[in-house]
Amino acid sequence: MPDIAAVKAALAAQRIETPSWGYGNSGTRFKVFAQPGVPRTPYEKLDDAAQVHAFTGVAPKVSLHIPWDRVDDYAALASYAKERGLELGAINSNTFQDDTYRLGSVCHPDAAVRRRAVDHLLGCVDIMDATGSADLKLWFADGTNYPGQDDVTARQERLAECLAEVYERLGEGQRLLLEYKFFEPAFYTTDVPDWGTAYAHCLRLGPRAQVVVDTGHHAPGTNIEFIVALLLREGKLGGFDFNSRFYADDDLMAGAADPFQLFRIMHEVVRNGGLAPAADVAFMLDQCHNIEAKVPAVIRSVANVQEATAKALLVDGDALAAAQRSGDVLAANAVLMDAYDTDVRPLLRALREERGLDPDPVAAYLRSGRQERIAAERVGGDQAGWGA
Ligand code: AOS
Ligand code: ZN
Ligand code: ZN
Repeated sequence: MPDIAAVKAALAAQRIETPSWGYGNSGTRFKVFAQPGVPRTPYEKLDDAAQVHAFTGVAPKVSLHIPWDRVDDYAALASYAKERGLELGAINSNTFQDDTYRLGSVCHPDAAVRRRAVDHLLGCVDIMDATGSADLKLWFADGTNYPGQDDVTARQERLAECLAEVYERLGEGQRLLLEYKFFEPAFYTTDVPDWGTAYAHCLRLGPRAQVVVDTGHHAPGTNIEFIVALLLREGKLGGFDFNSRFYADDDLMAGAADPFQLFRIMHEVVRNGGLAPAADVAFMLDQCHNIEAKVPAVIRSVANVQEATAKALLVDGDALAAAQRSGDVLAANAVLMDAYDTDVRPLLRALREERGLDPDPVAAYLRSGRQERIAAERVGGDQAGWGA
């Protein structure tokens, strides 16, 4: 049986990165519902993230998005984060919101547009230098809508060339994380549609290029945990964008739609050494809270990832291996289900209390009265930028 002290130590050591855009107003193409008290500046987004960290103890990193989080002085933003016990995490680029990018960015047929996109990505690396961020996270909206619209292979060539230039620019300790998504906004071909395409580009680039698995970016029925196991085996899993999906890229709270899938993913992470600091897997959230209160929703999501991780850590590895060796299908499956069916909330409550935290972080945040305070103080809150 797993040692509970070791399980708790692993849970206390796990770091879950929250996205700056999760704190801003967001919505769908139909409506953005403004909420009282949302941040007006990147600084206020960090104030919210600091609350999530204060109540959970495991969320010290914040992903930024450029240009949604544009400031004059990124070093000052990093110092502001540090003063609040935070670090700036992945820098997310944006090559999808300008009119210029109608036919794509790094895959665009016009070299001038590709140049503009690459310059933006290089600018993101400059920002990483200033903030001390280690990860450049790239997601490209590039693709085509109609058969024949562009040459699929030529687009791959352009992508490879642009990525190579950015990769060359990376500094010591920095890496490039390439995210894939099977469709949207392009509806016929997407230039980085799946893990295989992302993996092939990362392999060519070199060891500092790795793949990001956004849990909302797969066709229904895709076995995401298999992809996770394979990428870990190849040393190419850079991180996750956790969120839930019922239909497509819903960006709902991680663990809400399918907690069993999140457990299966975390089981492969644990089983394949992905929790170890040396594996350097970034456990990021990529979510938008369109109708629910944002800070409590981020806290809940962090707790959901912790619950899935706890269950995965509780899998009896010896019993599982023995059942697998002897070909006992039912017993092997039962070992996994026993862990999944364990109520890990008491364990997490105990862990939080041991670390001087409130056992129920959502309730504690709501009780703190902060939500009412920021609703009164912050007038004219910012929109996240886009219904990511
Ligand atoms: C887009 O669908 C992707 O999930 C991106 O990871 C992300 O939402 C965006 O880069 C936010 O900055
Ligand atoms: Zn994502
Ligand atoms: Zn997405």
